[in-house]
Amino acid sequence: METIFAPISNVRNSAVCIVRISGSNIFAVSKFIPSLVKIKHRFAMRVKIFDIDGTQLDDALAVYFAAPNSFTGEDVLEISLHASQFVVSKFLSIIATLPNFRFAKAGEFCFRAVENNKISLNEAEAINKLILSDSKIKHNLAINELNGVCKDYYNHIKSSLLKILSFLETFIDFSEDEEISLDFISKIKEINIDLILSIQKTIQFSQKKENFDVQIAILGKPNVGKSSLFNILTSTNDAIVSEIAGTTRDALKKTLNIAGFKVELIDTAGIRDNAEQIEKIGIEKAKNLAMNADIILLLQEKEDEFVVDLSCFNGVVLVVFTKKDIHGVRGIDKENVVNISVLQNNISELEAKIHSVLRVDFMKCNLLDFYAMKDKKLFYKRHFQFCRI
Ligand SMILES: Nc1nc2c(ncn2[C@@H]2O[C@H](COP(=O)(O)OP(=O)(O)OP(=O)(O)O)[C@@H](O)[C@H]2O)c(=O)[nH]1
Ligand SMILES: [Mg+2]
Repeated sequence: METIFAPISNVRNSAVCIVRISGSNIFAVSKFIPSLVKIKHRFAMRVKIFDIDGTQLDDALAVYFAAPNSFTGEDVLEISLHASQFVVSKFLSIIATLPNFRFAKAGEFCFRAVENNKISLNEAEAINKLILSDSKIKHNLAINELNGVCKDYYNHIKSSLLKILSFLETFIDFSEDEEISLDFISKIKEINIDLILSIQKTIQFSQKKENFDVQIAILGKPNVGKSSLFNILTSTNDAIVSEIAGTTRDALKKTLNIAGFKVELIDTAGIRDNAEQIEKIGIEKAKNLAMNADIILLLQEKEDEFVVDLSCFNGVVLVVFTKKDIHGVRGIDKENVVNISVLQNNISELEAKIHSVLRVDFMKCNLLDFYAMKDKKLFYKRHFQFCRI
């Protein structure tokens, strides 16, 4: 097996860059790091690294993990170099000259860890998700997956299928000799359906919301206060606010973290008929963005002001009555309606509503329920109703 190596931390903008070397022949690098011959398993050692011509390249730190007690399950050396682009690239090029040494492919350390049964495929995916996580919700999911929650879930499905199988085999073997009620068969069918639904729900959810990022579009007629709301939600003055109708033409986007979700908030051009040529382009853009958004904040100053056909949206529509300071409270008897006044800095009702939509609508998933629920047995009971067997 070839010995592989690669930096496992950033070369740019950092003081130290760690290069991992993994394989059966890692100590061939002692040609360039002579003191390595004395290194012990799980010990860190300060080492001098020399170039091919014998000049010193770096003063570094080496850590050694002997097989099988390493991340990959092979002999591993991790060398912390000074993160100079020259030092790192020179080091990589000199060790590449060693026989059977080559640069690792993307994910290859993880691949070897899976091959050597150090981690499951599930854990390897979880590590990738953890590295890429940029919001609390994604981080939670990755940590839970890393701790084997997914594995438990799949193992439970597997053991339930085995249970059904054993019941069916019992039925086939003994139904002629002993009295087994037909009710028994219908119970198995019922459990089976529960199981299929649960799996389907999980697949659907993972296809729909693989990355858990959420888009929120602000939509409405000109001058209703869209850009004012965008600015207060993003704590910026990025959007131009004016009393002239048709101020915003292009879509303005900003990434925020709301209730642990990574949210892209979009301010759009006000929708109206008789718009001039450029404004028309902005309005088309606004409609398209809102059509694909997860949440649409439909801003209105008056109660009868729907500007678009609500059925064309895929996401959750929240009707937001603006300028409460002028018009008072409207539509409180209706669902998904809130009142705000940006002038009075009063948008708490809307923020609470967005939080609850994110928590309720986006957390409706078996796996997410599972992660959130401390009592896993209760989860199994609720979702599979196996206790009836
Ligand atoms: N009294 C009051 N005025 C507000 C409030 N929110 C916004 N306004 C004013 O309403 C006017 C329009 O606000 P914008 O935020 O530019 O409205 P918009 O919907 O982005 O308008 P367009 O970009 O033209 O579509 C500005 O003069 C704001 O100061 C509010 O809560 N109360
Ligand atoms: Mg605007």
